Amino acid sequence: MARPEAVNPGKAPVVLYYYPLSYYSQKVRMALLEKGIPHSLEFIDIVTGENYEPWFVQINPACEVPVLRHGTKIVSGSQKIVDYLEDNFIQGFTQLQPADRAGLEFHKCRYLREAIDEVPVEFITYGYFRHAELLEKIKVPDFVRKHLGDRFFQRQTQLARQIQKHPELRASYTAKLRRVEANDEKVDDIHAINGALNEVEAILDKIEEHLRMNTSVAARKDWWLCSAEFTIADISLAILLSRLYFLGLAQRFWSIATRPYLAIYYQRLNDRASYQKVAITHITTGDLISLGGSSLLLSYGLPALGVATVVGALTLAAVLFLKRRK
Ligand SMILES: N[C@@H](CCC(=O)N[C@@H](CS)C(=O)NCC(=O)O)C(=O)O
Repeated sequence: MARPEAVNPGKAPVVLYYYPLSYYSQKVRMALLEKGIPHSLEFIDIVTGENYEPWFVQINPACEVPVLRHGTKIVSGSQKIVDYLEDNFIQGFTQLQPADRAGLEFHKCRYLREAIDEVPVEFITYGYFRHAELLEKIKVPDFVRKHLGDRFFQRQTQLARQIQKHPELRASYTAKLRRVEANDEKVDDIHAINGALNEVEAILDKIEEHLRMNTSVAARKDWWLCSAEFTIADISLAILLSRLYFLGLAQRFWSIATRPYLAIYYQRLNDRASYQKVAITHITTGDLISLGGSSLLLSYGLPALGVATVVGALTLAAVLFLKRRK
């Protein structure tokens, strides 16, 4: 199949509409960094429903991040965006697929990326935020967890409100609402979440086997998943592993005792600059607070600070009062 013509690569500005904790946004960000494409980032607060604002729905009727704007061209859907970047940013940019398109490695890379991308990560994440016993495993402070958990399940209300306010966009909102309803109903069933985690087991078994096979050939000892170079399949795997870690599932899925090749791969990944920049594993509490912005501070941070201040002031007053009485 012929490669599409390059469209003005590098000249028109590249803008990524994204949310930093979004799984799919992270993949695209990692691809932009790995390819060395200069770009700017536009933060879309999906927690407060900014992705349901009419201007955003006009650029992506699916009402989701990530969206890429390259000059006048708009591309949405993480796989499509990564492919677009790969097909259009060629000369002077790092290639994220083995060069020989007829070769085995190229096909292995496409196949593994496809398989990893099929893991129902959004569903698993929502499932974790839905069930208290799973929620407490998520590696963020309590108040951030609660904030995100509360907001994640307000999507139906937010969408219903938008349908009233902007009837001209009803078709997009309704389609999104149906998907959200189906998701929210399904995540109530903890067995369905366990089923999805079994799918993760199966894909990681496959990955472990590929990594093991690589190390059995001397010349491939330093390979990533399907070649000596880091590819789009590695990006998908990297972001999947970081999400599993975030959900408190790292120990279940990899260790030197259970999946040693994957455990070593994960260690290597942590040294990679693009991974450190985008992976959820490297997001700090400070980042999370600023992500939540004013809504997070107002809901949790400030009252907590307020209570602490009042308690502190009262204690001080009591101590001074008692001292005076002595
Ligand atoms: N298939 C899409 C999925 C995008 C997606 O689900 N994005 C989520 C964030 S990870 C989103 O925008 N959620 C906001 C919402 O559902 O309101 C892709 O690959 O980009």
